Amino acid sequence: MEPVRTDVLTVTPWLAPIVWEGTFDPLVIDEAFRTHNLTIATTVFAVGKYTRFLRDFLESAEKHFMVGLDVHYYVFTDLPGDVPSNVTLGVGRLLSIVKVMKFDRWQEISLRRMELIQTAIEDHIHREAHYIFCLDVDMRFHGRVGSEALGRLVAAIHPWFYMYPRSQYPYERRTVSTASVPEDQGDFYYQANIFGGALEDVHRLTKTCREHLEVDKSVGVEAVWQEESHLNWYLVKNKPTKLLSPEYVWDDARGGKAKEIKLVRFSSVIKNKAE
Ligand code: 5GW
Ligand code: MN
Repeated sequence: MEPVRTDVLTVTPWLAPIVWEGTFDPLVIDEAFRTHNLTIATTVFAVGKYTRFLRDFLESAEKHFMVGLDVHYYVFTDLPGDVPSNVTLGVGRLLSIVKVMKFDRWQEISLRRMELIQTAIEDHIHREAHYIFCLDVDMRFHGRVGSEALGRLVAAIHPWFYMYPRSQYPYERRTVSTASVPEDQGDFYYQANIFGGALEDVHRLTKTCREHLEVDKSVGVEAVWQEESHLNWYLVKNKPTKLLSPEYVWDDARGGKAKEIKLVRFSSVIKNKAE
């Protein structure tokens, strides 16, 4: 057996595992999940110019994401014609396009993503999959993201904040927002670029966040990090059953220098913000 990591936190105070390289045996965990014939729904939004990220996202996912399991990608886009049609998908892997409206403001994407995922789970995904992951598209897989990431409610620790104390986490603090987290609460700061879990649990998460986003909007409040603030509020109140280390949501802009990061599995690409 691989030695357990001693240089990083590998279990939360509520006894949820934190997945780092060296804490699991890929062969053993794949074998344990293989016989269940699981389908993993994977939602990804590519609205407007963000369709340009789809090819690298999908090609790298085919190499590294839930390999050996059935994966059903749901690409939410306003431009179906811009979805690359010649990405070769492995056996048991499917891609569906969900047509969405063009959004006027970028904040609108953040506002609508939770709602659209909630609705898609209710409409069809609940019949089509066992687990769901919701991913940003401006990302690329570089290493294994597999069955070790499955759990009822799964979130990833933000790569810019894991070394800081709670007082430094950029939670929404204003009590006018439904995402408000008091100074004495909160365990980790999570990245919204990847979250997932069982359909029922992720449905409850998206429904609650959607409702809170709408309440805030109705009183003219926008949380400091939009849906990420609401996700964090939810995960303060509803503890995730499994946490993914920042290996699972790195940021290319951070470089690869942190010594506790043995490999980067999934990472944000550097965007040309001016575009
Ligand atoms: C465009 C301009 C500013 C902010 C967001 C967008 C945008 C986001 C867009 O035009 N189209 C789109 O599909 N998105 C979706 O929202 C993508 O799935 C994207 O990965 C996700 C989050 O937006 P990001 O990646 O720009 O936000 P950060 O915080 O990861 O940089
Ligand atoms: Mn992103």
